[in-house]
Amino acid sequence: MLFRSAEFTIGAVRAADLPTNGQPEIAFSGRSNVGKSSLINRLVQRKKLARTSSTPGKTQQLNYYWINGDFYFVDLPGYGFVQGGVGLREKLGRMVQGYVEKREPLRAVLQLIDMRHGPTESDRIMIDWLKGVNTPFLLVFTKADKLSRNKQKGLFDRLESEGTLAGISFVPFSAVSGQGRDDIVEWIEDTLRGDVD
Ligand SMILES: Nc1nc2c(ncn2[C@@H]2O[C@H](COP(=O)(O)OP(=O)(O)OP(=O)(O)O)[C@@H](O)[C@H]2O)c(=O)[nH]1
Ligand SMILES: [Mg+2]
Repeated sequence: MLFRSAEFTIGAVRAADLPTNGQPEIAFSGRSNVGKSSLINRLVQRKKLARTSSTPGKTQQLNYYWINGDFYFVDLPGYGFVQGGVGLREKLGRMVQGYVEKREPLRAVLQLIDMRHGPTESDRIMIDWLKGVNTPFLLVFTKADKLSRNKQKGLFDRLESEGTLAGISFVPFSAVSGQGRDDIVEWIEDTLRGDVD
């Protein structure tokens, strides 16, 4: 797929803000600072479309990007740590869950995991929860450039032997080198065609 156009549409803070045109949505979920906005930028080959930051918790709304005049990328609020304390953090978690459970145009979720740490407790809760939801999801292990190929393999071997990855699609990714980008684009194309379940 060629990304011919990509534009920011809306930062949604409540259900009433969400688009009503019914066009398909692909959502990006993961802890704050895991690299959601960087992944979106890498996919569309635009360095500054989605705002990235070394300060975790920058994205506290559902940021919609309108792609190729055809579908949306939705940059979800990061969970785990946000400025504003526990109340807001819980609210963001609920917002993400409510969105994934109820959003009719949602076609797929890319769930990001920081490869340096592997799945944390909150990531494992998200993965288990996604397994029980009907929407297809892809695990994207981010910041792969920070790990040698050997260490990457070691992590996947460990997760495979634990059974964490059983029946799940996953891909290592680096926003710096572009490793994994083409596989992710292909997976997104498949889900938009309805070829993934
Ligand atoms: N080395 C490396 N750094 C990355 C990669 N992806 C993201 N980063 C860095 O990690 C930090 C966070 O990236 P973001 O894309 O802003 O993360 P986010 O998940 O959107 O964060 P929130 O919006 O706060 O939830 C930034 O400093 C990025 O430059 C990667 O693949 N490799
Ligand atoms: Mg972000």
